[in-house]
Amino acid sequence: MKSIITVFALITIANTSCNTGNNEKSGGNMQGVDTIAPPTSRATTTAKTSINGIVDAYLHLKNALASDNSKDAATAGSEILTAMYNMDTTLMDVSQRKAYMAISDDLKENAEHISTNAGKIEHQREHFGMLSTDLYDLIKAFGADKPLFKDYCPMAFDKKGAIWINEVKEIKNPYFGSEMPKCGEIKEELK
Ligand SMILES: [Cu+2]
Repeated sequence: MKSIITVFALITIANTSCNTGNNEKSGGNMQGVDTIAPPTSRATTTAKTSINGIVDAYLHLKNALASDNSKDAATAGSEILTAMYNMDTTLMDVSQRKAYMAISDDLKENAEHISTNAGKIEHQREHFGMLSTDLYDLIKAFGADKPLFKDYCPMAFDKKGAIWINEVKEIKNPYFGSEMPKCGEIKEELK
């Protein structure tokens, strides 16, 4: 278990543009994840843990960036952190817990950077790119209570390309905002 956490901590350092390397604070958040669920609550086929709070905060963030509103994006970043604190990890099944553990440090790190960088929208967008990949993995493991789409922009980050999660079919690009609002396409429908 420890080695898995370490590996993801290292990946987080490698992926995050301005990571200070301080993983102590995010490490504390993992304690609840390690709790062994009692036999009665495991192996349920319907997910008892909802990621809806995180998804809704993410969509707020995505729409703020699409509207070039850096301050609102910072607020949404804080909402993602709040939603993470409110996650009930004890009701997750084995595969959900694994998926959550794999991304939670990274998700938290990116949400923190977005929340503390109001006024630096390009910096927020860099973290949003990484955060979108985390959220995609989370939706794959937990499902969502509404139809969602994986959109893709080939122009983002000097044409490296990047995805985002969308609640509507209409493309409103969060990486470019008003500069290039229609750039991108639906790649996948998430159910
Ligand atoms: Cu940053």
